[in-house]
Amino acid sequence: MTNHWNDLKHTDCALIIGGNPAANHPISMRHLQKARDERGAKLLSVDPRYTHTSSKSDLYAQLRSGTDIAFMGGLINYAIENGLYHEEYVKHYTNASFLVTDDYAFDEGIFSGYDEGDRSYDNSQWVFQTDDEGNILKDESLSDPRCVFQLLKKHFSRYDIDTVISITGTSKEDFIEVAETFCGTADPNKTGTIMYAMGTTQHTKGSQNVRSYAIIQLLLGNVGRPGGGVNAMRGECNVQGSTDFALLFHLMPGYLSAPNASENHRNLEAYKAAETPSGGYWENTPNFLVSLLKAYYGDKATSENDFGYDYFPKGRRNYSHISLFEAMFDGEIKGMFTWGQNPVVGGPNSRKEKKAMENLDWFVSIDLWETETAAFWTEQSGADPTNIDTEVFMLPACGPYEKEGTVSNSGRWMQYRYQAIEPKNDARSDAWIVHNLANRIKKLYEGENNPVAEPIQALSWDFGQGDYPEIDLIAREINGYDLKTGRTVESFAVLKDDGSTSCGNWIYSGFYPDAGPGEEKNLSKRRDDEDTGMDNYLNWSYAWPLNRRVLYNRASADPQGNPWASDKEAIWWDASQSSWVGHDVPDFGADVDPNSEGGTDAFIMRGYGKASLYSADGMTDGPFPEHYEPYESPISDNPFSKVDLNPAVKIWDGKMNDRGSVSEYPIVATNYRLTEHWQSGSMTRNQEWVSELMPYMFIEMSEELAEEKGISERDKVVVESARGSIEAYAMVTKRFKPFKVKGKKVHQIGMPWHYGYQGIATGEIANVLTPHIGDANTMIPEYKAFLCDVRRANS
Ligand SMILES: Nc1nc2c(c(=O)[nH]1)N[C@H]1C(S)=C(S)[C@@H](COP(=O)(O)OP(=O)(O)OC[C@H]3O[C@@H](n4cnc5c(=O)[nH]c(N)nc54)[C@H](O)[C@@H]3O)O[C@H]1N2
Ligand SMILES: Nc1nc2c(c(=O)[nH]1)N[C@H]1C(S)=C(S)[C@@H](COP(=O)(O)OP(=O)(O)OC[C@H]3O[C@@H](n4cnc5c(=O)[nH]c(N)nc54)[C@H](O)[C@@H]3O)O[C@H]1N2
Ligand SMILES: [Mo]
Repeated sequence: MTNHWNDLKHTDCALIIGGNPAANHPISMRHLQKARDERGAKLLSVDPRYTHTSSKSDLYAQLRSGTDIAFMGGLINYAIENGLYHEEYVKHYTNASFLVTDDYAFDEGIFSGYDEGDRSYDNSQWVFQTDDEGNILKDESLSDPRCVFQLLKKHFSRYDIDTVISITGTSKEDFIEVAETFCGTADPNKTGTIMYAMGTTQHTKGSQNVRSYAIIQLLLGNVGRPGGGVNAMRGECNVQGSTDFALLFHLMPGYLSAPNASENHRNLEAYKAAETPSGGYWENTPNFLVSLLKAYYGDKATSENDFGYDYFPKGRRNYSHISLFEAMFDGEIKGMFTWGQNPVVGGPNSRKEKKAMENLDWFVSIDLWETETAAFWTEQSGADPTNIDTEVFMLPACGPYEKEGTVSNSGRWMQYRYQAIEPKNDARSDAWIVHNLANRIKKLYEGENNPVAEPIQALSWDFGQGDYPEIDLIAREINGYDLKTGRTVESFAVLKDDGSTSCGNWIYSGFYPDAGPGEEKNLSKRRDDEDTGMDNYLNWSYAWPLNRRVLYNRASADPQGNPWASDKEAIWWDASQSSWVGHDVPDFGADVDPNSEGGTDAFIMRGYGKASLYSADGMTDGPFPEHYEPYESPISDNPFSKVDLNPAVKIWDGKMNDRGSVSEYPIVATNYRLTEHWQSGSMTRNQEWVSELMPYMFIEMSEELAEEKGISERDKVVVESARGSIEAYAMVTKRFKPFKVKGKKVHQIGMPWHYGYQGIATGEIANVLTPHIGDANTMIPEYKAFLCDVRRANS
């Protein structure tokens, strides 16, 4: 989230798209209800299916799964055509005026720089025009045909309402009402928020879906302002924390790129040169990286050995989820830990993933329960145990209430949780397990002399002598400290690249300050519930970075430094104090006068200080979003271009991953969550009372489709895709309606993905149906849109 949950209260309009918060993030609805009661805010729900959230919204618009960019492109075009954009904001805070090089072109779905063989782009053709000194050329009047604003206008001019709705299947009235209402927030007195989650991201163009939200929010002047923002509703309670701490394979803590095997990263100097932009806050990359290496390798990280840079493993390929399981399927990976994960239920094309596990020599499941994944080899799972040699270990883990630590929520608030009860039996906290693993592995390699042993020996693991790691020592390592004085640093601003500071995650620097006697050291424990202004609660927990609650809040004020609207004040320039003051921690140099050079460069992470309507270097699949169909689509001949599938996605056409065609599989399918169940179901299908509430696997279908197929409510049905088939009960509902797409009737069905063969409430696994294909930027699987067919069981 650029903003945070409590801030939703200040919105005038919430566009909820690709998420169903009433079911999945229910507390958010309380804040939205306040916005509605106190400001008359409007709630708009856009979803293929009428959801709990839709039922609480002022307006519901239906769209076919996989067509968000068409829908948002329509909104962007509507805003520009009708002059419904915040012109001053766009001029001063975005890259609208930047001139783009003549090399950049867009031809019927393909951007310049495309290599068909590789299915990838060379983005060097997307850069800005510069003068001899490297300064970007601009046209402040926004009229030059090569300026970003004109290119944006041209790109989205193809997204006229009629073409848009012929693809999305939305009714014209609904589309226009959403467009009018949401684009009404271009008024500087108003703000609108976009709330999204997995309906947005789990697509072959998921990242560009999010870009389309960012573009409309920038046009409307809604970023950095109370009640505005681009707000990802995160999933697992600590998924924000886990990405902050490098759960993703291509990142290190604090969103530093993980070193890879390319020439660019061959040594520390090369890495620094490649990863440090000129201008913007990322100029500090060397300080953050070297401090991180000091945290990893302690005394073994010296200026002579590049601070241990060579100890760090260099990634040779993309090891996101699908690639890992493909490699396992091909027999390249021989051992696996699943640590609080159940991919046999939650992974795409799960039958293939389960099969892949049969190639493992060893497998460790660290979980509260014996999950489907832990039991992948059993007869119950459909496997033949006599043919599987994998040695399986189960380590019982503590549940959340049996251990202490922090979780970071969608608004980046890091909140401490205390242990409530003692763990049962042999269960251990994850921290205990990793601590003991690390210490035992280090012991195993003691005295060895080879390149594999060296990094393990060098690893500094100083979390106390006890069986349990000391949580305070972990906190100190994350926050960072000065190696000379031993005192924890106040903020990342003092981190250095000369080896004199250590810091495990720069974005959290400051949460564990060097407090005086009696003062709280661990700010994630703060629980002062006094509203410090605009519902920011600055003394409750700690929000990264620097306890800032709304990112980019410089943009909440006009170029002169005055809030755009009197009831939307975040920070403002106080000339008498020569300082930015207000209700939040300024996301800007506190003493930078708005009238000075750079005084309107509101987006400080960017070298040029402006937000990107056009993304010159951030995306693998184009500077602007473009509508492409899902991997499996019910139509051909995309009316926007000559390309149907995102040309930059990797296609895994190996065994057990067939691609279905519309002739065999004419029905669009999606999947989603239920209020009653949690994810792969281990946490809920093992509880009697929740199992009773939602006992069986079912699919939802429209009355029209049920009639065509001769299916009645509660019939057993078979759903089949090119990957496999499952049985479920039919729920015939008005919540799904057939779409009219390019003049033809297209049906869509939906289903929960929570079921599996372990636990009390069992049912078939929805992910048997989904394909191995992912987003061009992140490789997140395309769970949300694929093709299937449905029939009555035994017919
Ligand atoms: N009760 C409960 N709450 C949860 C979870 C849970 O399992 N149970 N899981 C948590 C986790 S980890 C996560 S990530 C979040 C996920 O939160 P959400 O994203 O809200 O979860 P979903 O229900 O998977 O999907 C949301 C909606 O996307 C719609 N959708 C499907 N295809 C498309 C499409 O192409 N475009 C658009 N615009 N919408 C589409 C679906 O119909 C569905 O209503 O929830 C969290 N909260
Ligand atoms: N078809 C389809 N598939 C999806 C999605 C979808 O929308 N559609 N959504 C995707 C998303 S957003 C997500 S986040 C993934 C989730 O996929 P998973 O992470 O595989 O699903 P969970 O059920 O959350 O698995 C967590 C496991 O952790 C265990 N656990 C709980 N607490 C602890 C703990 O403190 N320590 C340890 N060691 N274990 C613990 C639980 O018992 C459970 O077995 O699924 C993805 N899969
Ligand atoms: Mo998630």
